[in-house]
Amino acid sequence: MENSFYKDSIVLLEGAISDITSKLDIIRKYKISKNDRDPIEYITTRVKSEESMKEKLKRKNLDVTLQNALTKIFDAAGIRIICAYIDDVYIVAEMLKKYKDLKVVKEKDYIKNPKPNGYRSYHIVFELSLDLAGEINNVYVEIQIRTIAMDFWSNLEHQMKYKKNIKNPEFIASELKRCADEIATTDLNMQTIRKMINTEE
Ligand code: 0O2
Repeated sequence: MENSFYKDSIVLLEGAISDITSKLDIIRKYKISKNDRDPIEYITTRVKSEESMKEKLKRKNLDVTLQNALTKIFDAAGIRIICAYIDDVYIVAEMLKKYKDLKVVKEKDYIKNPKPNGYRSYHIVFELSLDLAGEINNVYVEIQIRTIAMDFWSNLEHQMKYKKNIKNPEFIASELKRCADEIATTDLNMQTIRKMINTEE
């Protein structure tokens, strides 16, 4: 069915998401076949809503056009990969980057370089070519890879953006920053404990 904003391009966005989720499925099966830990807890996908895309185009001072949404904004198609441990985040990122048909166009490591508000996540934008009825189309997909704890934090922090009239914004922001730092320490401690339990790692 045609989408009112993305029109027929919705097929390309959803196609690109399925291409990468199927690669992720193969990565998980490969790891399990090698008796390694499954590095992924779960995956969510979405095509950015029309409202959110229009808001982002305006925020970036771009004309609100489908062409700009598909070529200037890289997260019309998005995949979020949630891992238990920080080292899994890097394992998944490296394995995805090995696919020759996925071209990295942007990469940001907000785990090594957290944002000032405490946001942590590993972002990669891939460009892939999809053959649709004999025509080759380039599609961007933004992948966000993070731990369960980072995801927990960013979902709560994200709510701040959309809530109007918050009473203590500075206090909430500083509490969120404190939690982000505590989460980062806990993530590292959990990984260390896991390695101590599985001494062969
Ligand atoms: P929404 O509503 O989640 O979709 P840039 O590199 O700055 O030109 P962009 O795309 O803003 O372009 O890059 P970035 O920094 O990689 O951010 C992309 C997405 O990451 C955001 O999309 C958010 O989903 C998420 N993100 C980035 N920073 C934060 C943050 O501080 N807190 C939370 N909760 N999420 C963040 P959107 O479209 O901005 O937002």
